Amino acid sequence: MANGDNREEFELRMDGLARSDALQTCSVEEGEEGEEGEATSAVPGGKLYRLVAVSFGFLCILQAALNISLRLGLSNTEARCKNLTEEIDNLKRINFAITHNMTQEIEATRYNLTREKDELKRNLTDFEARYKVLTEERDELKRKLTDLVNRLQQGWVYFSGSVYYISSINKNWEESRNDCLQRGADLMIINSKEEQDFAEQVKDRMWIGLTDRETEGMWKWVDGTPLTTSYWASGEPNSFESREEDCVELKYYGTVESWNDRPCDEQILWVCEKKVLP
Ligand code: MAN
Ligand code: CA
Repeated sequence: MANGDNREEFELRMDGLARSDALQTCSVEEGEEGEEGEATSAVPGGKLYRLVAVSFGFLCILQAALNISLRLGLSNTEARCKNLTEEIDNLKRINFAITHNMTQEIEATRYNLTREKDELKRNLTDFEARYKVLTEERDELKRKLTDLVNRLQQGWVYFSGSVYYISSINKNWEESRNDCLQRGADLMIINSKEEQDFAEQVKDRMWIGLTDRETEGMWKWVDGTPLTTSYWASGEPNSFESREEDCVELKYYGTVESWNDRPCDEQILWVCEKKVLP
């Protein structure tokens, strides 16, 4: 608006000047020709007015130029400001996206780590339990090995997972069995042809862990299992023909059919057996 006011003022002044020029022309036209200089000097403020008018015009142009340049500068600044705002918004969006992604990644990592930790804990617990079992098994094997070595040193004989002890004195069946129990064993139980072959090599007569003392005719091993495969000598068992014979001895050697039932109170050697392998 200041610009418009200036222009109005400028136009008014120009009009004034034009009018004074016209008056001057008129006065010159009224005078003699060639006396223009004299006519001008006749109005001493004329040149000054013109100078002022031109200066004013120039100032107006300057003002307009300044205004234009300021406006241009302003719009430029506004554009830059807009760009910066957009850039800030963009950075904000990127920041949000990165933060969001990182949060998700951290959450996922935390979840995975927790699961891994739990699994490791379970593995550790399993490992500890297995370690405990293995340690116990190792200790048990150590004890068994020591026991086996001791028995072998005391004259026990190893055969097919068991060790056997043959007494050097005579006892009845009951006392023989008690002796075996005290040695951590029991009277011999024959479960296979191989074991029978092993037993029949002994030349002495010996008690084994077979009896029908509980029920006549029902032969049972000392571990409670019933007799399935037997190696009775010819004519045995004959308990019914003579006096009661409820205990079994290995009577003959070098022959598979070597068993004989005989009275339990008779005193002979005996053979103990201890399993050392499952
Ligand atoms: C003979 C046989 C056997 C019996 C004994 C008892 O050798 O009759 O069956 O067991 O005598 O001493
Ligand atoms: Ca007999």
